[in-house]
Amino acid sequence: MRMTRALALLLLAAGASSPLATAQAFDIGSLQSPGVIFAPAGPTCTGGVKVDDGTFESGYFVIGSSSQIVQRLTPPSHPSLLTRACLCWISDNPASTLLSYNLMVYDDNGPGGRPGTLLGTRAVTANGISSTASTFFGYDCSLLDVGVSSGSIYVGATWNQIANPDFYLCADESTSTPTAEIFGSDDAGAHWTDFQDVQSEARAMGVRAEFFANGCIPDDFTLCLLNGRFAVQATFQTETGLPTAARVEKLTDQTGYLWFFDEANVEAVIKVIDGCSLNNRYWVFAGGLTNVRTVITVTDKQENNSKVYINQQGTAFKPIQDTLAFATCGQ
Ligand SMILES: [Ca+2]
Repeated sequence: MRMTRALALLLLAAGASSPLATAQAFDIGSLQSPGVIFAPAGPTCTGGVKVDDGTFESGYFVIGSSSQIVQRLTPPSHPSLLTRACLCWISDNPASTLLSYNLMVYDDNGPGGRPGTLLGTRAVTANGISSTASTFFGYDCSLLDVGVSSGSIYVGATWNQIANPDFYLCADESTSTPTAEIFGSDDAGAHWTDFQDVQSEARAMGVRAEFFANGCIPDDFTLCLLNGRFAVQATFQTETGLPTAARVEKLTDQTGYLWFFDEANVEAVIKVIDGCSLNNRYWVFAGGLTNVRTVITVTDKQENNSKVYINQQGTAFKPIQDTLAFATCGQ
């Protein structure tokens, strides 16, 4: 196979003066090899949201130690939970196959719908980047706890391009592809520049996401487990008090804990386990460190089934080991 490259360098000038500034004085370099099409391989977020046409004619980076490119993605319904992100990479050096970078997720609440609040980030690696094919790498996003109640989010990457000059985020330049909303930054997101202002060939990036529709939307009182399928909420009540919503903290995608009075003071740990392969049930386990009245509600958001577990006032919290909790496997 002929080694193929169609990579464009994109330089974003440092220090854009305002978030609404349009094109700065950009230098655009390119390594064009016309007619090359990169067909994607790897975990491609099948069934998720994509705005590319599935073939990548080019690749981009923003020059700098904080090269950042994000793309707007809209879940098909609201509310939705971001469960997975898939990013496509190309290398122009066969010896360069491993890139460590940060997966970035922003709200679309910036000026004019630009990237705004940082919703979540995690350090990830792409291991096995090819110089002859575009390759997607998929990442679990359930621990980012990004719920989308309306509108869109921006998903993308930040990486040290100076230290990793051989890597490019896949770009779709097919003129038949609708122009996606792509923004770049070279100052860690302090200023954003519209890609189309500096790289008119840009149509879409190889950035996709999967969402769990109508799933659990996390907040201070709602623990979302198993990719947003299960919601855990609880109330507590002291002998003299009123029922009060318990605060939740997530530990893993199947485990979290409750606190009532002080965030350093854990009151109960709860987990939902996928036991479908063992007894065709989802399981609910909990252990408490309290004797106040506690009402825990676990809801299968997909099937809209709830189970309620009650610890009575003045009673030591008894372990919950409900291996028959939800007979909703395979649904
Ligand atoms: Ca294309």
